[in-house]
Amino acid sequence: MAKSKPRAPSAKTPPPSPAATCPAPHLDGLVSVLDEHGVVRPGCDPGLPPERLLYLYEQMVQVREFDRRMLMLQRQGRIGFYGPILGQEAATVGSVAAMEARDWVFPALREGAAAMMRGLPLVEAVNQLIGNGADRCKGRQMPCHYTLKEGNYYGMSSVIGTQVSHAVGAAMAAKLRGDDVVVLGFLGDGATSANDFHCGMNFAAVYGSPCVLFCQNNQWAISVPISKQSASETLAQKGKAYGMPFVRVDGNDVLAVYAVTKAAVERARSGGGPTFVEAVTYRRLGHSSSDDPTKYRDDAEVKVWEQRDPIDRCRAYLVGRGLWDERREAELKEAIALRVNAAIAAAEAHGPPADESLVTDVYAQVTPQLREQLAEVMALEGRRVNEGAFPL
Ligand SMILES: Cc1ncc(C[n+]2csc(CCOP(=O)(O)OP(=O)(O)O)c2C)c(N)n1
Ligand SMILES: [Mg+2]
Repeated sequence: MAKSKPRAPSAKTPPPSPAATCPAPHLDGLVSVLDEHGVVRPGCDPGLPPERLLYLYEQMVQVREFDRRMLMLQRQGRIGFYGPILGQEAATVGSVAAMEARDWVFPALREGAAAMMRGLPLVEAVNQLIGNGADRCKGRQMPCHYTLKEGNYYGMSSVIGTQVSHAVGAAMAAKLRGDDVVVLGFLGDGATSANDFHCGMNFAAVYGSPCVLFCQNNQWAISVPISKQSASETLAQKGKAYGMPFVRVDGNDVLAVYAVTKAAVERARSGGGPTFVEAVTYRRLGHSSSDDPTKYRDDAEVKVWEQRDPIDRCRAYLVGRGLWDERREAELKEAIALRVNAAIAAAEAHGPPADESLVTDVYAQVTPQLREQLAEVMALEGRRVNEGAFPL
């Protein structure tokens, strides 16, 4: 049997190709719109109006600041866990911006920005991270597992790869019902090794599920580099194997991400079925606040990707177009800092969820056994069950 050619280790991953390629389906070459200096490649401008461009930029800056502050809260012991997205802002913001409000988003691990773009107030995001009494998940979910039903943002499943099945299935349900809905399903590079990825991709292509499967290839799955994850030359080409359009995009180029996702969404909406997108990006911090990436990767690799920062590139573009300057930057930073501070203060003012919520939402009526167990647990701390707190 022919031995597959090993791929270069992640530390040596070559920089995104500088070749200019405008968005089109079936592309294995890297699609990019902005060059490394934030200049639009000739003929590639997606033609977004200024207010939309500024929206994309502001969303990226906001989620970066939110990320920075939440990691600090975690280090101070004010939240238990956090999964940072530093360096991946463009991939989420650009792709979600290409969806209509009626469409659905099925996030994976690093798409908190999508929840906010879909209308999750910052205070609710912090409530979820703390798991306090105002958290709509009642403190039952791990931090970063936001959910926003009214924003068509599905609560993330921690189980890697299942987001693909969920997104494909939801899109299929919409198709069968005749709803004009497209689903954007996220996954990581690591998820391409999971069973659900293969089942979901196959099902989506065979039945023409109206979805966009968006893989954030951030080069790492905790400590496993992409070179150990897949022997395929690109992840994008896995779309070809399943018989669906696929595209490989510079994930740090918000305009390119927007353009390829928009094209994929339009294809799905017009009955053209699913598209597989590989967004090439990089996870600049640890997998989560529990991880120390210095134990398994070379800092030189991180430094290379710092130079490809998605926000710097977008800012250079906006400045070049006369849409941005230092004064506006300072004003935006100040406004975001105030917003995040207010969200933290409001969230920290809430107490923990009521003890009684431990036993609700499982049965229509709390069973005698659960009441007994709850009373026993609460008695350990000298508290008594508030019978009015749940339906009996
Ligand atoms: C089925 C399953 N196996 C293992 C894990 C543990 N786990 C959590 S995140 C993760 C890596 C995910 O990597 P990737 O898909 O590249 O996403 P990223 O964290 O890079 O965004 C693993 C293995 C899990 N949650 N689910
Ligand atoms: Mg990854």
